[in-house]
Amino acid sequence: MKNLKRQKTGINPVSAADFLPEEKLRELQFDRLKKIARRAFDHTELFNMRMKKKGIIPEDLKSLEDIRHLPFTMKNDLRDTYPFGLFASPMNEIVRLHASSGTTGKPIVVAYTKDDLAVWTDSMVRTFAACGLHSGDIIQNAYGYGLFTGGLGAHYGAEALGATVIPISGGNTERQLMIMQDFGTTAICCTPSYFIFMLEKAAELNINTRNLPLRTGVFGAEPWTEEMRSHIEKISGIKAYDIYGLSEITGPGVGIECEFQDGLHIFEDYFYPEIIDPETGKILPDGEEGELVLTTLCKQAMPMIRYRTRDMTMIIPGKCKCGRSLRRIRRISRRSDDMLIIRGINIFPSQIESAILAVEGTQPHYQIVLTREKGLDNIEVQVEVTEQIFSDKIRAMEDLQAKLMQSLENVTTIRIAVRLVAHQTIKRSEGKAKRVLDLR
Ligand code: DLL
Repeated sequence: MKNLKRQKTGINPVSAADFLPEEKLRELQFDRLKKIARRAFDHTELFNMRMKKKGIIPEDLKSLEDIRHLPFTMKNDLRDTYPFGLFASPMNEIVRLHASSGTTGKPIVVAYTKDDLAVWTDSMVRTFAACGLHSGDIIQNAYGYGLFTGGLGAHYGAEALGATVIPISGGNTERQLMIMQDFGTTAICCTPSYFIFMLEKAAELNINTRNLPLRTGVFGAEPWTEEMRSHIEKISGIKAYDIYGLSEITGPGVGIECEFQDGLHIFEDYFYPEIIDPETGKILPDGEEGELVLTTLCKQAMPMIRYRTRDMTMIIPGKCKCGRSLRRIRRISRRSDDMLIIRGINIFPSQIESAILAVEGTQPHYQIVLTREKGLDNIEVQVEVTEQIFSDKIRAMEDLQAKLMQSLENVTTIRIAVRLVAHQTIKRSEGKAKRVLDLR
């Protein structure tokens, strides 16, 4: 391991675009908004129809705030126009397609021109730079390659940064760890749940990631909590950054944390953020939680106008200590459509994760199981415990179970059944974790 010291050969690749004076940034956004609204109006039937229905044309946009007059775009619009109905470029200008596998039926399809790929790559370079990465870094990209945007999005960003990419994709965890050691990986990209799995495997194989050159994780594509971050950072000794993105807008690289890890900066020269009340559609002020709505300011192949992400967050008021003028959103803790209603109480999976990890000695492997009995919904949280606790310490098991139930009640206000299960009972994730098992 000695010859694999952490290298610091790269120059700092942080982009000036992150630090534009606010006035300049708003001017740029407005200019781009007018152009993209015109493009969508001229080339996307659905948007054209919706604008006409509202009695407006792109030239009615007199200021950035007028964006509120534009119609929303919803996920169903992509489904209804499957596969290519929202494309605003002819096929011979489209150089890449990606698709996001929905839980049911057909996927949604997204398209990119060469310029769109350049924008995406730029936002990923800025993403990695915000995490302190540069040329000389060895980035192990364990996001899935293929139709999922994670693999190729991170790949081209890492290459353009000048870092060395290991395009390993997800899965084959022992091999991931072998390569991580042998190639001297300094940064890992994958879902937080997959990294947890890697850490577990590493412990089994007596690999201590603290003794490796690994120092940075760029984790996203699924919700995770502050407690999960603490767990990861404590066990692995690396700094864990939250990266946000979605296929409909571009893929990874819509937002990223900087070194202060206090909210995610949105690359808002490319992606214009608004927060709305999901019920009324009204724009909410900074500091209030609502649904994130994004407009792609540069996307040619498939402009998204006021796309309703279903992701719940808020714009954090005030400036970040890093000096970036890019506004920040709070970590996305939930989606407006992943709410569980149990005995009339609204519960989000992320609350359950926080409550579990707040109890000392618990493992970050859990599953929420929903069942229905005599018309009543039941929720059970299964939490894995270490082999040692599970096999011989009934008292310790009971104590832990009681603590977990108390912690869950503190967070959710209702009594939730907790079942402690043996080590390795809960399926490990190599991509996006499936936390809720709905047997109703
Ligand atoms: O997950 C893109 C991506 C790849 C992001 C790699 C980050 C890293 P989709 O498969 O279209 O795209 O899923 C997008 O995943 O609307 C959120 O609900 C969720 N999501 C993505 N990043 C985060 C995050 C990719 N950091 C959907 N925190 C989004 C919470 C996230 N949820």
